[in-house]
Amino acid sequence: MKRETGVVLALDETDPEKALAIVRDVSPYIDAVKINWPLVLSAGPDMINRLSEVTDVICDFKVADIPNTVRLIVENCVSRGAAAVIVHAFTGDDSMRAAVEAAGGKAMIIAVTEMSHPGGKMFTAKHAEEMARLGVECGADGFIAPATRPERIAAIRAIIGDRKILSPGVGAQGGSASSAIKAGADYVIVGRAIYKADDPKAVAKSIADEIRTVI
Ligand code: 3DU
Repeated sequence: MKRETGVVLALDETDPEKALAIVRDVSPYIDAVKINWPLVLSAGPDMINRLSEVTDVICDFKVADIPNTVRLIVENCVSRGAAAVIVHAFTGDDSMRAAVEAAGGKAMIIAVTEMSHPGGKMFTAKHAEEMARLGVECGADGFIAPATRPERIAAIRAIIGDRKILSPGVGAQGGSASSAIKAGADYVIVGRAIYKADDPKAVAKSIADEIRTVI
């Protein structure tokens, strides 16, 4: 996945044509688009193929299952052209290894550590460092850490070396792009602040500009 602007668009817009139009509009200012269940459930999995023709696609299915099911999901995403798949780490070493093996080096496997919303503190925060260490052992290429708590990004960075950190929670959830990048994130993930804006391209550009001032 390229690293030019540091911005990943979380495309939770559920109207397929609007979603594609937004991606085309903001594409000069994003490194990738992250899609989640809202868009895939309304538009179908072909959306992975379609978007992959425009930019790198991260499938944020937060896969959390037994190794065989994890393998089937990751293989499907990879066959559709996904550049990365997000999986939960709490499922343990066998499921994590199944994800990495299924990706076969063709897509990144990104493991969730601590989630960015307030409820993320209840369970995920308490085990975030353990999950990061497990991800490293199992060969994960990157990690999700919260832009809403930049100090937690720094804690994950200290464990994972030069593997990638992607940080959601910028904008609508209250986190700041520059604080996340300064704390050690490689990319920020931004959804509503961009796709719900009157001028998504201008917002994406301003976040890319903000990131450029701190790197
Ligand atoms: O809050 P936003 O609209 O910027 O969207 C954030 C996206 O990132 C959304 O797709 C959500 O499912 C995802 N995400 C988190 O917000 C927090 C996490 O810990 C993991 C993923």
